[in-house]
Amino acid sequence: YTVLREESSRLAHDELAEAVRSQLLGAKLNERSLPSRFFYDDTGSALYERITRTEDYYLTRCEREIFRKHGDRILDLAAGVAPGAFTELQSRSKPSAIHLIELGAGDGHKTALLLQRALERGLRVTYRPIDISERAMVACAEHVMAMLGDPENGFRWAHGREQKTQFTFHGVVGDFMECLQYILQGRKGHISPGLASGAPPATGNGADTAIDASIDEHARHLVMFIGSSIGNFDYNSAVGFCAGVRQLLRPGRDLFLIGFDLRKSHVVMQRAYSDREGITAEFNRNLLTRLNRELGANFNPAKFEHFAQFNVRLGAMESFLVATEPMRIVFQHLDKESDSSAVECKPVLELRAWESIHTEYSWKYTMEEITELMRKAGFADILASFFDPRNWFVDSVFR
Ligand code: AVI
Repeated sequence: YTVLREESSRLAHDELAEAVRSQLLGAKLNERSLPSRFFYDDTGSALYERITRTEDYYLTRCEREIFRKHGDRILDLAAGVAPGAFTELQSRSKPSAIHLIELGAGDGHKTALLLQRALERGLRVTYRPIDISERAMVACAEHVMAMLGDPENGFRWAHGREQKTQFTFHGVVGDFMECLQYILQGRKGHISPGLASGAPPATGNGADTAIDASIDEHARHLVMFIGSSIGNFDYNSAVGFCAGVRQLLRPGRDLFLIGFDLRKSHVVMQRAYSDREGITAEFNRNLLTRLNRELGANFNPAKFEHFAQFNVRLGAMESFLVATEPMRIVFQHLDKESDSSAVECKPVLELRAWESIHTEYSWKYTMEEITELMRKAGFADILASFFDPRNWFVDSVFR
């Protein structure tokens, strides 16, 4: 396997500084916020993976059920053999390969269910996960490899008669859109040499590596954005994001599978975002630890309460960090370019007791809202939708 880094990931630090300036320091009382995308430093990504294994966070379990129950149909779509939809392709040849690209793969444990099933069916599989966290990507590579079998063995799978199938993993670390553009449109020159590699050994220099990860232009690709990650975007950004993905897909060929968390009992949703093991609280507070490390702030995360509630008017879960006492926070590494290094000249955030910082939206959708959102993004009607037995979650496929 290979793991590459897309260079735009280095901009994350400047974006964090800008968000702190505009949304934290520059905001009025009770309107302070930070974008949830900054949760995902290496520690945050690891904490999120732990959340997904808690009893209370139902989303991951639901999607695993979907992949277990409907995995074969999803693979049929990816391979172009869905009855009716791809008759032309189907009649030409029996597809033998699938190509999956995953935006925000985390440790890949849900997708590994699909990969495993594909290999059992004797399909050749290319898996291209994209993630902002380098550590998560390496964990993903190791996890997926461990789940699929022994790479030294060349991924031998018994399929009817003894048959050899091949599995390729090309992870890319960086911004979703930049990486997707790189993969689907072969944008070159922005990828640094492999960060990590397993069997087969990585070859040569950066240029070779970039060629390694480029795609088979004629193959259909299934781009996956699962886990309700779209729920963390506000409505307009969600439309913009899906429209951006759509522009990169090759018309009539590539598919987009996207996971939405559906509207359900408020009790169930509320508990998922305030899990009884306290991992979501730790995940939320880690944002402050990140500000301390990257911007030289002096937050004491233990002095903040994690609070999550369902906003009925918006249709979204919202998370907050609530200051339990008055605080004076100094950002030592913000405005570094300023001439003076005196503490007095550094940006200061004065928080009152019980003042809150908004840290996350997790939108919950209805099927009507999903259709409307995707139409606005330029996608025609849903090609297929897959639900868990309780209809709590849906993975919908668009072309
Ligand atoms: C990544 N994302 C879909 C998660 C969610 O459910 O909004 C992040 C999360 N926040 C709290 N728990 C999990």
